[in-house]
Amino acid sequence: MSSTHSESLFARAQQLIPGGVNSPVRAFRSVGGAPFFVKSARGATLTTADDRELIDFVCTWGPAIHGHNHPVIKAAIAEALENGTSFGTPNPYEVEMAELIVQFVPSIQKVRMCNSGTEATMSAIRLARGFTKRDKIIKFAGCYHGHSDSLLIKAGSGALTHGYPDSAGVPASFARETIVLPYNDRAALVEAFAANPEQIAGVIIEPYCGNLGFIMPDPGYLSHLREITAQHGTVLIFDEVMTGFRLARGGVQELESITPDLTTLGKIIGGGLPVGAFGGRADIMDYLAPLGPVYQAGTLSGNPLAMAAGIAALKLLDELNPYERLDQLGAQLRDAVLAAAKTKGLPVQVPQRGSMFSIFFTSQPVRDYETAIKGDIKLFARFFHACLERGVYLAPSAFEAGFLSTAHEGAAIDRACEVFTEVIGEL
Ligand code: KE4
Repeated sequence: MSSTHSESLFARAQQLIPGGVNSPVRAFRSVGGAPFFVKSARGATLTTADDRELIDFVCTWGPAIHGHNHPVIKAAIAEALENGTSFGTPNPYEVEMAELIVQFVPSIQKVRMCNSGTEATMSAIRLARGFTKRDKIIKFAGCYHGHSDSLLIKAGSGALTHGYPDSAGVPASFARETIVLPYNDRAALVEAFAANPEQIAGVIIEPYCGNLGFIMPDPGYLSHLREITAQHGTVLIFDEVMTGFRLARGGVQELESITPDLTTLGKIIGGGLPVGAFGGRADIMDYLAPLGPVYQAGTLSGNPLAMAAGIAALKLLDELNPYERLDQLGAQLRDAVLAAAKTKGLPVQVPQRGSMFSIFFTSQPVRDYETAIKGDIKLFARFFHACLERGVYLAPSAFEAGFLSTAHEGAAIDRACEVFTEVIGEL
């Protein structure tokens, strides 16, 4: 076995990198088996270290909305690279990126660049606390906002009790400041605010959830959330790290006509390079150093390469306006799975909007954490591996969203529909 093949690479990686991966989900622990290594990617296709070609529905967890290694983005990075990789000073790309973000997302009056979605949400939470001078925050069971301590919290025994650490290393004292509520539950929101008057600094939510699988809110839920946070002087943070620029030019807040106070961004705005951003109301953003008392910083924040890649990705979205077509492709996938499951008599839910979808093997609609975990994850693992054997790569977890790109148009989407139909027929 050549040392460059996945199996030997994984063996070497496990000697030096915990679990052999630099991010846990990549280890295939929830679907079983060993991960493959990828040596190149182009369009909708990944080429593994074993020279297998796979149709990719992970799209590097969201950034690759134009497909992998898009020539326009590649050229933008190459051009920026001619002038160096990082200056540690303000650079022209940062200004152009800020102008594009503000133009795409009207609720964002000012924006700060950082280096990951985790940094974006961690900073937005600190900003909400600094601005309101309150300590408590609300998040929702099953929503993931990166791995900062205040957000690695799971629900307490009752929806109103304080949270518990969802990871070792998170102090209980931190968890006590985070209230975890069920997604899509208006009554729980009302009770939480009534039980913590004038104490809730911010509410952070994935307006469409992409980390429980893909789940959309009940009609009216987000506007209720907007009303109750405004009523209590609480900062409403839309975590659109995944959905921003993916589901619409202006994200879910455009689809739902909701104006959050802050928005967190990432993934697509880096064009595949490390990036995060958070922005919103100027009166809140001006609390940030060096203007205000809330500290936040980053060596590589706004670095020219990531900015150049992200600017190219955003301009390409403006030029192509691919959203309606991506929704049609997503619906094509959804309908193929639903039809095959109906023929088989297999209960399945396939929530889909635009270029995001999920496949839950369960008979009841999935609307929150409790209904999501009722899905048959063993069956999902069998489905995942059967698709992979046929050259179609889904996210290696029943609780992740699937992503499409403009490069999936044509052969990739048609082949995927064939594979999904074939595999479901054999489950
Ligand atoms: P990063 O720190 O991974 O750049 O972003 C954290 C984050 C924040 N908010 C939302 C809504 C997110 O989806 C994410 C990260 N998404 C995961 C996918 N479930 C990244 C994949 C991984 O952890 O390896």
